[in-house]
Amino acid sequence: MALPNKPMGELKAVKDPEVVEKEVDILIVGGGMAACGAAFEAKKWMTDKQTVLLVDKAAMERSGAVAQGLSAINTYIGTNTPDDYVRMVRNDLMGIVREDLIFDLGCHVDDSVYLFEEWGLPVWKKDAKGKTLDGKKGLEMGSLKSGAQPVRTGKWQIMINGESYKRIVAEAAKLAIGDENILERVFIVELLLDANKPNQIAGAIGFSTRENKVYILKCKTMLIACGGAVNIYQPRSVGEGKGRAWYPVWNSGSTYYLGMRVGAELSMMENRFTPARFKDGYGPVGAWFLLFKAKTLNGLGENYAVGDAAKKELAKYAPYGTAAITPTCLRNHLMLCEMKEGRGPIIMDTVTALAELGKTMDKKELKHLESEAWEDFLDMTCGQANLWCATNTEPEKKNSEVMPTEPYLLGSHSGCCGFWVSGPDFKWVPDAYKIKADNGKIYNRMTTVNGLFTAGDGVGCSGHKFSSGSHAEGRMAIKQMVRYAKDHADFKPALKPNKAELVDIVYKPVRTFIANCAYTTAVNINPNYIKPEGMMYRLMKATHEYGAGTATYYLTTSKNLEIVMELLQTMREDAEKLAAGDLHELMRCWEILHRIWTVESHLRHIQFRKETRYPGFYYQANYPGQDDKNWFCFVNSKFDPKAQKWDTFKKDYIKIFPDK
Ligand code: SFD
Ligand code: AMP
Repeated sequence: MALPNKPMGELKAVKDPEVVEKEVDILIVGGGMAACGAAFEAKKWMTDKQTVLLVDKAAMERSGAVAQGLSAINTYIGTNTPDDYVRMVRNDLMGIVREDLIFDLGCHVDDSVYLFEEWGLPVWKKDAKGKTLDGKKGLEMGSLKSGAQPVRTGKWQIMINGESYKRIVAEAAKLAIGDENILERVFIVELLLDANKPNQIAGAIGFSTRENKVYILKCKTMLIACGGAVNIYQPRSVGEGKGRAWYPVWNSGSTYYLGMRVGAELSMMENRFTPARFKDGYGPVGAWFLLFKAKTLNGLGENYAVGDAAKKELAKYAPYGTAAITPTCLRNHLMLCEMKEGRGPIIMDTVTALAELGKTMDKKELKHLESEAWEDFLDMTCGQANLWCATNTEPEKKNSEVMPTEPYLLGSHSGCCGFWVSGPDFKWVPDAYKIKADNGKIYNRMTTVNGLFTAGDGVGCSGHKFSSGSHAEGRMAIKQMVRYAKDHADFKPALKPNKAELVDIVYKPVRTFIANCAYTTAVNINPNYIKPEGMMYRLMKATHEYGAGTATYYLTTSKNLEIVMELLQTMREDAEKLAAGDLHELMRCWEILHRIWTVESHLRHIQFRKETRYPGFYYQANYPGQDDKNWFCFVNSKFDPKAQKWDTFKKDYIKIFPDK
């Protein structure tokens, strides 16, 4: 149930919070696209006796990446085929992907898009003459499911009027699962393994950000779908603008932290996404490239992405660089080459693009085109539209700068870090891609921890799911979780630490604060503790300078990696002294810890993979270029919670779908 907004000011944390204990069969952690998909689907497969609970750190109506809405659905298969979808994702991610997971998703994703439309999401359509009908007019052509043609921007993307996208999706999820089975504004801090059964998930602990309450939750099976990791690097936005980032600032790597801490195997954590975005407002570029057919120019006014120099550079990365669609990282790479060689800044030529499109339009149509340009941002990144207003930018009259942003970690957009999960139990799926549970059965999307599943940004090696794919993947995962819970009906989860010990873990920063805050007059400065804000600056400075952040044009060296790993180790030790005076700060403490661990695993993977697989996303000076002979494989890692040790290792890539 949603709790009301806060009264004035933050809610002071107390030393001894109330404790709420709950036990369910199925626990969904997160309330974003994947979790909403899971919630929507759950009851269809559950028996009357089975129980489910969803826990979101925020309010589902506006939580996660789709909080501000979106203006496109980037994965809609339509008349394409799932095997072609595999080829597209494989090419964009430089060859190393889990083709079983991608194909499987491609077979189901459209069903989620049909549902969105049925629930009220306006999808743009083409009329009989090929003209665009947006908003409610799109419905005149019927629904996608009934065969109406969407407005394709690229081969995979379709346009929507999506300001209320998340509200629509959350409403359906809430209705399906029931308000009584939802906890909003509850932040999960750690997962717990079973006290008796090794490598079996048994529960989670968290706290309310609105009340002094700790939650101890037990379950037979769990989905972690807390999105990607944002604000792990110094963002380009500073000062009063620092709240801006492209991906959701609220998602702090909890998915990766929670899973890795109980020993779930991670895969491809070296992969990151540093998207090119409209400078300072972080407006996405897809609609400008694909729908408005705009070109990016260098500072000399040249279209640097075409021509011999670009071709020569891209040829170094064949077959990906020479494919019909240049992979996202290489598009960035070309941009970075221009900037580094003194031909910046990079400009999105909105003026020419709109003028070209307007050539065949009457006045009314032209006005509509201009409003579409604004709506693209108003529907998805309204700060970018604000910035246009603040800088007197009318896109038909004034071009905008584009810039590669700080790095993000995610598995659902144009990146592929996350967990190593089981593929579906089909004959064509290699055994090496199936994870056997304790009972010998295969559960699609289960991690290497029994009963622990993930979806969306959590599933590694298979990007380009986007909002629709994440929703579909949540639905796919929950069906298997229900099956897992049925197959383990006799399992009674048991937690090793007692109630007091668990509360002590969750409220440790509060207790540190209360015990020490009287020692100094300035509450944020104290020799006995560190506030999360201070820790955030430490983390960002370290990753920015040494971990291939924007400070070095995403370049790192072996020595820099050694230094940053040492800094992160110290940060983890110092995090023991994090202090929180109020509930908001308690959340900040846990978020920063989740970020530290997540970015550490990212850099550990980069350190292990001795090549530069994703030029444009990051570069290793000691290992420039790709080394297919030694590194055409997955890099996986596992944190052993008992031994408190990391193991990083290679895993074979298996090609399932031949090139065309
Ligand atoms: O323009 C805890 N995305 C786009 N997808 C598209 O389909 N089309 C687009 O147009 C896309 N673009 C885009 C996108 C995202 C953003 C921010 C912008 C533009 C500006 C990507 C999708 O949105 C993304 O792929 C999915 O949303 C991923 O789904 P999922 O479920 O993996 O993550 P989530 O939706 O962010 O949800 C996370 C949830 O976890 C909660 N949470 N709950 C409890 N305890 C904790 N510790 C928690 N930590 C987090 C969150 O509150 C949230 O509910 S474009 O750029 O291409
Ligand atoms: P973005 O707005 O950059 O997140 O991109 C949205 C969608 O458009 C994603 O599916 C991208 O892969 C795709 N896209 C963005 N820019 C281009 C481009 N220049 N060429 C091809 N596809 C693109």
